[in-house]
Amino acid sequence: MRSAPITLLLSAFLCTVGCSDSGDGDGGETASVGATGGTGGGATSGAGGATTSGAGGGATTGAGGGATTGTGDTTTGTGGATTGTGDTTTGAGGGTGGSDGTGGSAGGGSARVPAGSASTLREAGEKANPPILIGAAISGGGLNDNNYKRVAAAEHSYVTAENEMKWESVEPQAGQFSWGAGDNIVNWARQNNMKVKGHTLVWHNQLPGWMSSMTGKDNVTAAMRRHITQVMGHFKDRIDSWDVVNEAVQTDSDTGVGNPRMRPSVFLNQIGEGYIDLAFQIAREQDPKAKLYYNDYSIDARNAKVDFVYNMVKGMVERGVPIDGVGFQMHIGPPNNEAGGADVAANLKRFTDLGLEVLISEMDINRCGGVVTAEEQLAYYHDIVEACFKLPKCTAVTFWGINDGRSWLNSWSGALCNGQQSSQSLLFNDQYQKKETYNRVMDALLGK
Ligand code: 9MR
Repeated sequence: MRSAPITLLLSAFLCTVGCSDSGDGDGGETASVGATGGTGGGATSGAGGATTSGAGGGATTGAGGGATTGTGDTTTGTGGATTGTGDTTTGAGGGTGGSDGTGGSAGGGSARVPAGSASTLREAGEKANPPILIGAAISGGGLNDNNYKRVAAAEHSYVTAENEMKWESVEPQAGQFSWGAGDNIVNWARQNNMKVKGHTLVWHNQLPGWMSSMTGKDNVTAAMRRHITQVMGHFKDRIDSWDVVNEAVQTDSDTGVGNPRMRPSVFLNQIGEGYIDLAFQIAREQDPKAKLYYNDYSIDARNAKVDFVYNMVKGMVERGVPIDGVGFQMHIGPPNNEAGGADVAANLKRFTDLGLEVLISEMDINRCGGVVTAEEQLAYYHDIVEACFKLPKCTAVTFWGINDGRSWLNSWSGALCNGQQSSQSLLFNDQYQKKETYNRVMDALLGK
């Protein structure tokens, strides 16, 4: 298994706040040091692990493993040794260390068991235990193409509208809603027995001018409340998960490097940082059962941006803000970050240690500019999907599109495709044939 990128961007090394895993008690990652007694264990305590025997994960003391129970985790990690009982509630990592130092990489309770075989990605996800959703960004234009529809429905169980539920699409004029494009996608998804994630309620981008130029805290708060309430209300019982807030953090570079901070927007500027908590609270009032997510890019592995997001989300959990999970967009390569499987695994796990669900929410791997080679792309697809699959609390892998020719990257400034080259970023070519990237994803879903 390939675990680290050859072409590591600087961002991978920049670790400012909260980067250390020892403070998180992140069991799996510290496994290799377990030979001297194990250092992993609890999700929040960073304690646990046997201290004398080198068996880690509570072999002699019973102290390794779960955050609050102090028990090891025999199922997901080998470090739990004989005394561990697992801790499914906290999602804490298993014991670490032990004689082979391989403990607890999955964390979050029992490991996910792969299907024995599957003929589609969707089937591999559905037959896994627990199941994992396999998603795709779907565009209204794509649904005019029979081949696109056929592949999309056969291979996926989860849909995100690529643009059709964004603010400018659903509320182009103040208080006047337009549901047609979003309804088309939801209706098609339901006909094909697919779940839908709503994308996205509060975002600085693709906002109509009347909204982005609004002034006054009370005005913006009222507009945000109306938007969340109306949009979630319209799709209620047809959409059960939402990207409530999208991309609220920025850095000096889109790779997540340098000076992480809250991103200026009409919401931040007029309401203040509290707009994020408020958006989640309004969403929860509107739908007590929906899964509510924070979603962002270039937070996939290790850099200043994800440490900032980690602390932001941790604060939300501690304040009792109703957030259910975090979406890691996983746009790999220009203009975004590059992330190896091992770093992604460790990063996802520290968020599940907060008790949250995690999702890969917009995955693609851009080859334009030669920054990511063909070989690296295959390894990343396998290892990153594997990282999610191995974490039971990683509940979905969504790819940002179906076929290369329709990828947003082909024409996006900064993606180095210059509107001429294909980004070759997805799992299907323009004839909707499976690429080798597809095979590597399938392998990861089948535990190979
Ligand atoms: O794929 C989307 C593209 O068609 C739009 O032009 C673009 C506009 O901002 O948004 C793209 O989708 C973005 C998603 O909504 C949020 N994360 C980043 C995605 C790629 O830019």
